[in-house]
Order: sequence, then structure tokens, then C-alpha cells
Amino acid sequence: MSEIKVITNMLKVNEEINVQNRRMLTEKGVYTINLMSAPGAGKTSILEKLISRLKGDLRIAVVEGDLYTTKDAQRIEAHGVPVVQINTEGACHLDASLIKDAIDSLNLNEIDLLIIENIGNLVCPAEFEVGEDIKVMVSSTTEGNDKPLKYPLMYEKSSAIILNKIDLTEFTNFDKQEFYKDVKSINADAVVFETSCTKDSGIDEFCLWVKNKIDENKAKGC
Ligand SMILES: Nc1nc2c(ncn2[C@@H]2O[C@H](COP(=O)(O)OP(=O)(O)OP(=O)(O)O)[C@@H](O)[C@H]2O)c(=O)[nH]1
Ligand SMILES: [Mg+2]
Repeated sequence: MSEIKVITNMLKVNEEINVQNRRMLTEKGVYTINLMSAPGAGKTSILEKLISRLKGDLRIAVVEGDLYTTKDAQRIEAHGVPVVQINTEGACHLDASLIKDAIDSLNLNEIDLLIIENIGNLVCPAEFEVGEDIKVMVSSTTEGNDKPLKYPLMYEKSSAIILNKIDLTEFTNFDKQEFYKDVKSINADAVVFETSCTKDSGIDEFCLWVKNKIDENKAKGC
């Protein structure tokens, strides 16, 4: 009984800080994406590609979630954009209070687009809102096409689903038709982008979609 109370309380506290983060980011005109996936699906690779393409038009900053290392933050830093590292020391997701600390250390007046790379995990990150405008997830062909039905929450909550490592499809038994059918049954509104970071394909389409989302948001006065 007491355990149930603790979990309920944790989610309530997270929700309160999520709302505060969201308000702060909106006030400062920062569009925020929570980028999620299983370990190794390609979040950092896609971020690197996106930054190279959009950093001339948008002031981008990144929050890097990682269990123990700064490896991804170093990759992002090499692209010349501000990056804050959060090491969760074993925790499997980022929560709103960790993101609050990260955004407190950034100059939000100088950011148009904030991307939060969540911890590689297909379950927990989808359960915690951290102040983002939208969630985007990366799925990859090497993970198998059964993942949407096995881990539906992340697919359900994502505005866009990037199907990455398309270049490896022929070496796997990934069934694209099944994947699209299952994604549609969980989230008919999600936009799906097929990308390959090694072949540099599909990234322009995703970047254009992100830019349009930011423009739409500005037009709504958010
Ligand atoms: N063949 C192929 N390899 C890719 C592609 N995208 C990423 N990779 C490789 O997949 C591995 C993992 O990529 P990352 O970008 O580090 O993945 P991640 O999701 O950020 O990983 P974590 O942060 O550890 O969860 C790296 O060796 C990448 O070079 C792709 O489109 N095709
Ligand atoms: Mg990464």
C-alpha cells in the first residue's frame, strides 16, 4: 500500500515540475523535443545530422542523458552547440527535475530549439513528461518489426517516428509492411521518416518537418 503511494507521489511531483519547465521554455520561445529510443537505435547520429543541417537557421542546444558517460555530449559538442550532460548513474530515464536543473544552466534567451536525448530505453522515458513540446522516437530496422506492439507507449506518445538504419534492412528480417500496420494501429497520427545516417538519406525530410513544427508553433503564438 505504501509503495503505491510513493509511486503516485513521484508521478505527481514529476507532473508539477513538467508544467513549470514547459511554462518556462514556452515563455522563452524555446521549442523542445524529447528524443527517445532503445539503446543504439541512432539518436545521437540523427542529432548530429540535424545539427549540421539546421544550426545555420536555428540556435540549437542539447541535453544529453546518459547513465554514466559523456561520450554522446562530446560528439554533440564537436558540432559547436551548447550541450548539458546529465548522468543518471543507473536510472533508466530522465525526469522533469533533472531537466529543470539542465535548463537552469542554459541561457534560454539564446535557444530556438532544445533537443533532449533521453536514456536508451524503450519503456520508462515515455512515462515521464519533462517539459517538452513533442516526443520523437527512433526505431531501427535491426531491432525487429515487432517493437511497436511490444512497447506501444513510446510509439503512441511520439509525434514522429524515425525508422533508422534503413541501409541495413536487407540484412535483417525486418518486415516494413507489418511495422507500418502496427504503428498505424497504435498511433495513426504519427509521421514516419525512413532514414539512414550512414547513407545520409531521409534526414532532410525530418529536418524540414522539425522546422515546420517550430514555425507552426510560432504562428500559434506559443
Ligand atoms: N548502418 C547504420 N548504422 C547506424 C545508423 N545510425 C546509427 N548507426 C550506428 O549505430 C550505432 C549507435 O548509434 P548512436 O547514434 O550512438 O545511437 P544512440 O541511440 O544515440 O545510442 P545510445 O545513446 O547509446 O542509446 C553507432 O555505431 C552508429 O554509427 C544508420 O542509419 N545505419
Ligand atoms: Mg546516444
